[in-house]
Amino acid sequence: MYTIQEELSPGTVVANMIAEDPDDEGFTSRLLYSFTTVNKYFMINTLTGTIHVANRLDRDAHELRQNPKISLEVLVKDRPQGGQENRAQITFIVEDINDNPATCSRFTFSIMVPERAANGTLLLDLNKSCFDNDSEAPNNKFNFTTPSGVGSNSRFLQDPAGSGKIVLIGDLDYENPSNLAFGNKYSMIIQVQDVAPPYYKNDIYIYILTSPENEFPLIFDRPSYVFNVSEVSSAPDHLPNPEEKCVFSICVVCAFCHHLGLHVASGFPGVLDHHVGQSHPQILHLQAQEGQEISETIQMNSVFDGEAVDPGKISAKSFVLVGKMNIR
Ligand SMILES: [Ca+2]
Ligand SMILES: [Ca+2]
Ligand SMILES: [Ca+2]
Ligand SMILES: [Ca+2]
Repeated sequence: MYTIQEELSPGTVVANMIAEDPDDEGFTSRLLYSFTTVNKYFMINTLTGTIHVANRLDRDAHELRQNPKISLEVLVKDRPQGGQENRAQITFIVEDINDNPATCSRFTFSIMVPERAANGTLLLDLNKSCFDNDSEAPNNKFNFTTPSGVGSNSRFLQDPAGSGKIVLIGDLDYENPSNLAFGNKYSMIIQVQDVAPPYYKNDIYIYILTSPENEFPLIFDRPSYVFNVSEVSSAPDHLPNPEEKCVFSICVVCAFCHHLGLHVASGFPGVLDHHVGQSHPQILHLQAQEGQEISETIQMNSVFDGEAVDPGKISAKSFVLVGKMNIR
């Protein structure tokens, strides 16, 4: 049984088969050697019995990865007349060496993280993308170096150390000035490294981008506005606008809007006609809504035919206006 390393160069001598012919005592034996087993990895010198490497012995691929044992039978015959022969078994065990660096399916990762992600959130597990093709431990074991990157140390941690698991530990608040200073982008370099000599390494680049969240409700600057609109007015270019501060973009499909003559598509109220419908509201509650965030309600009293309407006699309806409040 011979133990040899993988990846020996073709031609390397790995064994010597020596047979003797008692008939030739006192003379140099004249014997012929050969393999009876078909194999691609070794060849034998017919005259000397020396076994050489014939082809690449890669312990990490193909059949040698499954089974590193190669058994061969050597046949020796005497010559020139012949007539006598013998056979011997020889077995090679091909040993793994650390000839493959730890590597990854890709070396650049870009991750988008919401600004309100909780501390302790696992952002990236590099183990899922990295591997080492060597066939045996410790040659196929690897770990990860401490990540480095400006601004990253206080926000991200490899936990546990060496594991390749990148965890959020800091504040990613999009509006935080110190985060704004980094442009809400952080870059890190980490290396995947073999644990066995010669400690091959590969650089991995990680980019973490913060995505802003819609975390604040819209705010009107006053809880109530009063607009006086005559029913005979033609459609204005824009809502009467106290203090010229706010406009409302109205883009809701509103079942009651026709009672008010609101031109929904245009986003601005048109002529208010109090003769349309029985229960046309005089008091319009406006809510600005964006996503699920609902703002305060404001109230718009309309005045028809020059007379203020008693709100107590009117069946007021509420409308939810989905859209944006633009502050001028
Ligand atoms: Ca190999
Ligand atoms: Ca390796
Ligand atoms: Ca190997
Ligand atoms: Ca924020």
